[in-house]
Amino acid sequence: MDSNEARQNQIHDFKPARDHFRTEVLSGLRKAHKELPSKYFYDEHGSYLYERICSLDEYYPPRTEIAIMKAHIKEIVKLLGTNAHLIEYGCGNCVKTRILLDHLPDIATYVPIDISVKQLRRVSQELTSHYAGLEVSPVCADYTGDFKLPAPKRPGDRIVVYFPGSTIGNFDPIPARNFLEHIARVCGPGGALLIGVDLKKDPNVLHRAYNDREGVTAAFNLNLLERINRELNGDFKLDNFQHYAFYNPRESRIEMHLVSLRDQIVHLGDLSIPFAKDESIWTESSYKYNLDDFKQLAADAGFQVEKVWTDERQWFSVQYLVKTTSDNV
Ligand code: AVJ
Repeated sequence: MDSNEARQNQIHDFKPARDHFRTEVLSGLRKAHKELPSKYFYDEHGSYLYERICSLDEYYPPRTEIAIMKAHIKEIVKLLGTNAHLIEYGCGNCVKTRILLDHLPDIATYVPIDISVKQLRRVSQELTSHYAGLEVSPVCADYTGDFKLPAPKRPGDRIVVYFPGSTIGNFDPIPARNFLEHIARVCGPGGALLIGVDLKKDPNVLHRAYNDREGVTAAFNLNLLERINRELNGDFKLDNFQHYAFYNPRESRIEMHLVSLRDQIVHLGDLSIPFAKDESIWTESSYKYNLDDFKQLAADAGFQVEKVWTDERQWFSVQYLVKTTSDNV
């Protein structure tokens, strides 16, 4: 075993079982207004499509967030301090994490959490071999559910949670507060949260970001049906559904739907699910915040916003939050 392998920890596996996937899909498709959880987009092909989305001209968030990170990296790592345990929710391909790691030599452990096991294995290996001395403890989990964080092998001074990519935008308001409360508990006393938050802007810019010309976002949305076909023995005909995404200004969110193009019956194993023409499956919400709204949400969850970095156009923000010292959270 070489030293890389020695540091290459086993994945802590809390991957949701297929049964759980089936239960959530069925309960969503049985509702009067059908819906599916967006976290299931990220199977292997879905993760690939998401990476393609991230390189589209129209999809501004990753580029903008990376530019903000790079522009302020010195200040960011100063705030994170030395010898922190860094825990990342939904690490994906870790492009943004690498910006942090490149400038944070003194970190106790890095715990990437992701639902996509293959990608997690690959990036954990890459990070372990690229950053000599970095302890990587990958966790495969649906982080909206229950799972245990691995006990750190080295002592650290504090816990910093990294939650980039405006994934918080996928949560409805009450679950968003609950999830931030959960992070506040994970952080513990003296802990902090570095989070990427997408901001409200011209709805036409938002519309284009979720309706790209190449149709990659459409393919990403439709891939959920393909995954259900494959994993749950379904017979969705992808040609019979259409990607539909729009900005809902009253709710400050993008809504993504899959709209049935005809009356049809879809089977999942023995089950029949009827669809009327024009009926939709709601597959994702992506909330956009203004800085005051987010400050309030953070405060409700037990965090104080200590620093906000944005781009020139104020399209995206990276925010550094510290746990407030009240013990009612
Ligand atoms: C992964 C939550 C950042 O809401 O913008 C991209 C996913 N959906 N295009 C988002 C997504 C459609 C995305 N996040």
